[in-house]
Amino acid sequence: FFRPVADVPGTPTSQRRRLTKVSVIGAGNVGMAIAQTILTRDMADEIALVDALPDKLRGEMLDLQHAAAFLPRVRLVSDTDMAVTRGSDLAIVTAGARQIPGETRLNLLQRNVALFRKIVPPLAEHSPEALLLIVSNPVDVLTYVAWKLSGFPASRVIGSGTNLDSSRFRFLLAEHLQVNAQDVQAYMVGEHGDSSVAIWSSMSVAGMPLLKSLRESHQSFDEEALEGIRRAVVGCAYEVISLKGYTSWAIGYSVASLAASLLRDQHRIQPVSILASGFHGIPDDHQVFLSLPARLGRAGVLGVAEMELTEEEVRRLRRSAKTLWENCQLLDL
Ligand code: 6V0
Repeated sequence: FFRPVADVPGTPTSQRRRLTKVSVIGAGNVGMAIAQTILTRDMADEIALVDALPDKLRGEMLDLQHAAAFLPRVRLVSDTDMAVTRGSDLAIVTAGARQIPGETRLNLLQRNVALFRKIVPPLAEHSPEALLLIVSNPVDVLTYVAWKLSGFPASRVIGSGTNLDSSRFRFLLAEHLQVNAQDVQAYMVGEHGDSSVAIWSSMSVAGMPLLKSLRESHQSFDEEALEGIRRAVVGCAYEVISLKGYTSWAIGYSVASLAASLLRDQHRIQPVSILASGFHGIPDDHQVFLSLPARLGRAGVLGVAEMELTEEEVRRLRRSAKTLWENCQLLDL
């Protein structure tokens, strides 16, 4: 098709850029929202999709491939065999039984642990240097399961955790204050879901401590109002699930933003599920994964921000850690 140009040397091997490969395990609503966001943000040279349902998987791959004329050039591959993930830089696991309306995330646990036994060991074998990013629920316990089953160092096993909860938190505060959510600094930490902890003491807007300003301007931000907002953040997921059956877009953007921080070595601080033993009085021998603001880069978790928490926040965080650790201990790993 093209005539070769004889006197132009090819790129020397030493100058060739290493291609970036991302695998998404589970091509359901969440997996596909993540894949398409990563695709449109031009973060990967190759995306591998894996699912247990071959027809659905091929359909999803073709549907994305047909958008090639409008997107960055990305090689899209798919297979039910985990070998297609070989050489991944980042492997994102979303495969799992979906949360049924009203079902707590912890109820999903046993079903998903059995699934992880089939997925994580081959994934680790095919990509021994990869970063693992776990999204399937209950995400904190399953991140612990993935850590155990992969044999990877904890710095390379990360759960999407409360990155999404924090985005919902910032959205609700931003709506209340009529500002842009990107100008609201606010974290939810601990367990993703029901026992997540809102860190009221560190909330700020444009660098101004929010709680102090609200109290000084006599706005009704008492303990009850604050707990109401926290409950609204937790309730968000249940509301979306009861309305449309699942959540997908927000988790898609949330995980794509984590993927960018990791693959592009951005050193951003985002609340994700990490091995939290020893932080905020969580006992060293409780190998529990829960969300704390972590500095993320190409090597995975580079550090954890030592936030100053109130006594009440620490108490809630430890309670979250205790529940999660009790769940982890029920598992035979
Ligand atoms: P879904 O649409 O049912 O997709 C799950 C996919 O996994 C399906 O396509 C299955 O075929 C596939 N699957 C099942 N077994 C295997 C296997 N052995 N190998 C490969 N693929 C397999 O569910 P949805 O996409 O809505 O949710 C996926 C998971 O994400 C669930 O556990 C959710 O609870 C969880 N979420 C986590 C969030 C978070 O913030 N961490 C947010 C939203 C959903």
